[in-house]
Amino acid sequence: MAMGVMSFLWSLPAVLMIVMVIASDEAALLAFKAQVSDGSSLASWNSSADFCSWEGVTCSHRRPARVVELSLDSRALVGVLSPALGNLTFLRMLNLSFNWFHGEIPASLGRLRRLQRLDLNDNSFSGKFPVNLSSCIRLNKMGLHNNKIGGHIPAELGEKFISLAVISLRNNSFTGPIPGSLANLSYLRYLDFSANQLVGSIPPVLGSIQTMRFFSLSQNNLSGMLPPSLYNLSSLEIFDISHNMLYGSILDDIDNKFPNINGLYLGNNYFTGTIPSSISNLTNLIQLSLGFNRFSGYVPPTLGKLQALQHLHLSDTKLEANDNKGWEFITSLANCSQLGFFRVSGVIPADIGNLVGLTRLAIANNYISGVIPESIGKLENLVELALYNNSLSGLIPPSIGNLSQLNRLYAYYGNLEGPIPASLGELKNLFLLDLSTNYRLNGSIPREILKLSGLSWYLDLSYNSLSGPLANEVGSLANLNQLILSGNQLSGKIPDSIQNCRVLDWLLLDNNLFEGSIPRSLTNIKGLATVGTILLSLLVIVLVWILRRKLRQSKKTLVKYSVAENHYERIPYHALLRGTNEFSDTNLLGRGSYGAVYKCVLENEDRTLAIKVFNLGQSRYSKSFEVECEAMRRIRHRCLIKIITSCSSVDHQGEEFKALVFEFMPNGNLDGWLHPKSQEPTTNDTLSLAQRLDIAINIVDAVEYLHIYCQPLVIHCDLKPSNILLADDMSARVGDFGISRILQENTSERVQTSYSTIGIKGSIGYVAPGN
Ligand SMILES: *[C@@H]1O[C@H](CO)[C@@H](O)[C@H](O)[C@H]1NC(C)=O
Ligand SMILES: *[C@@H]1O[C@H](CO)[C@@H](O)[C@H](O)[C@H]1NC(C)=O
Ligand SMILES: *[C@@H]1O[C@H](CO)[C@@H](O)[C@H](O)[C@H]1NC(C)=O
Ligand SMILES: *[C@@H]1O[C@H](CO)[C@@H](O)[C@H](O)[C@H]1NC(C)=O
Ligand SMILES: *[C@@H]1O[C@H](CO)[C@@H](O)[C@H](O)[C@H]1NC(C)=O
Ligand SMILES: *[C@@H]1O[C@H](CO)[C@@H](O)[C@H](O)[C@H]1NC(C)=O
Ligand SMILES: *[C@@H]1O[C@H](CO)[C@@H](O)[C@H](O)[C@H]1NC(C)=O
Ligand SMILES: *[C@@H]1O[C@H](CO)[C@@H](O)[C@H](O)[C@H]1NC(C)=O
Ligand SMILES: *[C@@H]1O[C@H](CO)[C@@H](O)[C@H](O)[C@H]1NC(C)=O
Ligand SMILES: *[C@@H]1O[C@H](CO)[C@@H](O)[C@H](O)[C@H]1NC(C)=O
Ligand SMILES: *[C@@H]1O[C@H](CO)[C@@H](O)[C@H](O)[C@H]1NC(C)=O
Ligand SMILES: CC(=O)N[C@H]1CO[C@H](CO)[C@@H](O)[C@@H]1O
Repeated sequence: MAMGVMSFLWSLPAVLMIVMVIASDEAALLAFKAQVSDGSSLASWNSSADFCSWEGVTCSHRRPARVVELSLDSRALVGVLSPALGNLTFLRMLNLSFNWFHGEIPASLGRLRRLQRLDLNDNSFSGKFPVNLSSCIRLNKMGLHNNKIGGHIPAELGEKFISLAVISLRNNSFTGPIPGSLANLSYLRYLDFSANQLVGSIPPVLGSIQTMRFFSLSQNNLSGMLPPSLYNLSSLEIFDISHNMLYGSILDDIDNKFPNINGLYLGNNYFTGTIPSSISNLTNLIQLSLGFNRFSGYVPPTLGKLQALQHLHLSDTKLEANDNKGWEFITSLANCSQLGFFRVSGVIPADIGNLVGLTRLAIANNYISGVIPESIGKLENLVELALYNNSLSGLIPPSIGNLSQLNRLYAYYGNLEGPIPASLGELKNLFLLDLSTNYRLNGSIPREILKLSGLSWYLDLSYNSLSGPLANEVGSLANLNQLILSGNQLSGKIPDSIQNCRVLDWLLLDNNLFEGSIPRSLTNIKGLATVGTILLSLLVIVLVWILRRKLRQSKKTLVKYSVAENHYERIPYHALLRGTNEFSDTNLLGRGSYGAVYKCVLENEDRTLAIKVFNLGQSRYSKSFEVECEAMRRIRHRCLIKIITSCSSVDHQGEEFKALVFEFMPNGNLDGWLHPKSQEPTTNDTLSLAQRLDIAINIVDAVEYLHIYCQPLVIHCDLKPSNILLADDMSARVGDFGISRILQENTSERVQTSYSTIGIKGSIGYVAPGN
């Protein structure tokens, strides 16, 4: 008995201590909450429940339970960080990224001796580097990027943060030099000090950190010579020292130094010497940026060996691109199928015609000046010639008419002048011709061009100085989808032949001197004329009336349609990854059996896209990607969702990745409007009768196009409200061609292509009867 009392008394302090410890973890959390001014997302943090069940809190399994993780990223929390967090002494991970915390990082965090990961990225912290955290001897990852922390980077970072493997100080206000002591961090593999105001030279000792894989010091004010010792960082995958004032040259045997490199960024510095041909041995290279330096010599013609290359920046490298040898590498790039971004400057050499192997000369959006050389007509294998948005001037050489394989010719946004050569009428394979916005192309439009029957996609000669009447050729432009002649001095009657353009979807003739009005070349609406009942007939009459009115309007409103969008652009995987915040759920727009759709805001561009990512685990969804690609490739109509591009790549986990990129539809799908989530319908979330009619007309338009005018015909197979998307102005677009069928018109019978399978497809309730 006495013994029992004794042992009870003995254990009393321990019990008291346990109670105190628990109280202090809970008190610390409540003190943290008290400093958050908008704590609505911390509503669950109240004493009615055990603090271990509070949102974002993870406790250990031992008794008494202690907080080991606090993950409150992306909660829109505003406030300062309470020093009481220093009392959570069992904390291993603190993640407060993507919030609005401001003020200094409290010194008391130095008491978190078990802390391994600290993520304070994307807040508004200010003050100095938290040197106190050096007591957190297990700290392995430290993320402070996108804050406003300033002052020098302390030498203690290298001397005392001995476990550090990952550190990001990107986009802060750090000043002063980079401390050489960092060389002591023998586990460091990720260092990002970019976008600060660091000065001085790069300490050569950093070359000894053998574990380094990611190294970025870009966008600072670093000067001096690039230390050759950095070539000792043999595990490097990303090496970014762009946008500084560094000099030096690229090592001749760089391929032996950085065997694993996939991003090499030396742009915007003062590098000299030649670009060694060994660079083409860096076969993992995805991004290579050498622009705005002072190199000499030529770009190695072997560059095309870099098959994985997606981004190549060579503008203003001071290279001698002024002769054929300087452009040889362009021929070799034909093999780089992933290349999406490619920038060069200079003039096109007069003897470019010697590069006869060239099939695509796509040098748009560059800084190329001078004239288009006559010898270009010798590139007899050329299929695509994209010269737009450069500073090319002078005449369009008639020899282009010799490029018999050419099917796309883009030369808009330039300073070209003189007449359009009639020889372009020889380009029998041409389906797209865009010479718009050169302002000074003059003379009449050669009738040979109007006769090109292969021209099916578009003809855009707008914003030039073309004059005279349009030739009225029978059957001309018969297969054309878009004809854009705005902003010239064309005169005379608008020829009847334009009425024969059955599939014309866009006709822009505004700002010319034409006589009379635009002829009514309306399509008759066969699909609607069969409905029997009086009521429906009435509806149809209303529909037809509105449709006619709208069509007339759309031809008269003469909107300038952005021609640049017709060229499928390349958007690399990592841009999608960043734009969707690594495909985070906050950007998820919808999920289906095929995969998921995300909203994507492209970095550095004010553009929102919708990305449909296919679930490739199952082969039928891989097929779905192919079917949709094939369908989208063939169809173009204002009432069908516009595809921007497709992306087929390997994701960051090495898995196959396939996605389609569409225009973003801010108003969601029709299903959401017909069956709103909220109980009380308001005028804001209800469609008016006029809107419903408009949407119905858009859908009918789209289906009519698919079933009657599209070549070959396409059957959607899954037309339902959730596949009808609504644009800004509430006009409808039909989307999701994942199970559509493409019908080949085969003289008498219609044959299904291999993309289709026999059997009923589509969603129950929406599948058309019969097959
Ligand atoms: C934190 O711990 C200290 C001492 O251990 C104590 O004085 C203080 O009240 C605690 N703060 C909170 C908010 O629990
Ligand atoms: C307290 O938290 C619980 C969940 O932990 C929640 O259901 C309850 O509504 C909260 N109470 C208050 C007053 O916020
Ligand atoms: C913190 O949360 C963000 C956003 O969810 C996440 O991306 C990041 O990896 C987390 N940080 C750590 C260290 O786990
Ligand atoms: C840099 O950080 C600030 C917050 O301090 C943020 O607003 C800004 O968007 C960041 N810039 C970039 C390019 O990430
Ligand atoms: C850290 O590195 C510096 C300079 O490289 C060196 O002088 C110093 O002795 C090292 N300190 C420790 C603790 O290793
Ligand atoms: C970089 O240095 C230049 C001149 O040395 C100075 O004009 C500029 O303001 C500095 N930039 C930054 C971001 O510190
Ligand atoms: C880098 O390697 C060279 C030999 O390739 C060696 O002489 C030099 O000391 C090394 N530098 C560092 C900083 O490790
Ligand atoms: C590329 O690597 C191969 C094999 O290592 C070598 O023989 C060749 O000389 C290298 N090419 C260049 C241009 O350095
Ligand atoms: C493109 O690749 C093929 C096959 O790998 C090769 O035969 C050809 O020489 C390459 N062309 C160029 C221009 O590098
Ligand atoms: C033309 O090219 C420049 C340089 O690449 C780019 O900044 C600009 O946006 C382009 N203009 C258009 C209209 O595409
Ligand atoms: C283009 O073909 C014409 C004959 O049609 C020929 O006279 C001319 O030399 C050719 N031009 C070039 C650049 O090949
Ligand atoms: C190493 C270091 O800077 N330690 C400081 C941590 O913060 C306390 C106050 O909270 C200081 O007293 C220490 O000097």
